[in-house]
Amino acid sequence: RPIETRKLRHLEACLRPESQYQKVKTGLDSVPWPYRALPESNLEEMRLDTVFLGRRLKAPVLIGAMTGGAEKAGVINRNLATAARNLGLGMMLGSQRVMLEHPDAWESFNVREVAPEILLIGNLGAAQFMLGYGAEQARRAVDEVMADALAIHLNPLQEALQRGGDTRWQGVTYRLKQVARELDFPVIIKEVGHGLDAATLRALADGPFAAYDVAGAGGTSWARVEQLVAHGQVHSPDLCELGVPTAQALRQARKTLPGAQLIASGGIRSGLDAARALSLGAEVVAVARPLLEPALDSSEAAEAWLRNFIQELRVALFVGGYRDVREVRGG
Ligand code: FMN
Repeated sequence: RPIETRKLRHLEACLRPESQYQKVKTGLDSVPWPYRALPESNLEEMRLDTVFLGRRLKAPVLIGAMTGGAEKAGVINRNLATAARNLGLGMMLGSQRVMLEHPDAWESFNVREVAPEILLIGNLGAAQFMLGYGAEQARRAVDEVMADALAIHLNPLQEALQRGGDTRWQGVTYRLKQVARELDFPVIIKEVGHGLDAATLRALADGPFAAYDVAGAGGTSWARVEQLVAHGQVHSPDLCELGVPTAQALRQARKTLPGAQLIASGGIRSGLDAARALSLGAEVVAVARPLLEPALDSSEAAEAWLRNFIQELRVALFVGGYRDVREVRGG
């Protein structure tokens, strides 16, 4: 089926180094991080547990939204879900449009079998809600996989740079709020790697959204991914680097919506990146692309990557002079 073939081509494109921003950086490198030569804490006792959307996580880490649809996507999702279960983390699923349109694709999103208790977040695109989707489809996306919440992704640049993309967005702000008001589970707004800007957050502020994932620039560029899929190479490299870098997006979001729950993602590659993102006010971080290769291999490989990442975060807090993760946020 075309939509499944497209998903597989997305995975292949994401594995290529050209899927990453080439010039724009997340800006996290220049976020100051303290160094304390005399820490008054014990590394292995550093508390990372965090309550997010009413659920307790053992570390403030979500597996980013990636895939679903094809059989290979099902293997990836089960490997990721198993790693999330073993480590007490949350997981975001990839876009469930394919599942709503082809019910047999459900199997590839069915991770509750291996991870009955994890915080699980479903996913649909904002553009779909301009093309006939409504509260019914949103409910199906969540109910059919027994998810706890739904993330709606905003991806205008990605849509604009693909053949036949969905580019009629006039009225989208009103539509998203209208749909979200009918839902009785948490709705999260996310970008896909070009960042949520301040004007967007202001426009959404009176909506019933539970959290915002800034998905900023500096990691995976979905504009680059779409061009790789369409042409085998990147045709408009300057457009592909547009967006709000992750560190800037977090600072703006903190200022624009001081009380909002923020997810930091887009180019989070190490535990120190995560620590810095938390210091800018994020509640949790999400990691996508670095987990793709390990997840194609095995749940053990995905778990090993995440264990190392979490240990790096712990070390960053320890030598930063923090006693637990709560002390870091909002600094
Ligand atoms: N974001 C979505 O909202 N829905 C998707 O279906 C989706 N699919 C993705 C598939 C892959 C293989 C990757 C790498 C990312 C995907 N994303 C999707 C975007 C990520 O959730 C994330 O916002 C973006 O990749 C930036 O994070 P990163 O730099 O850690 O990869």
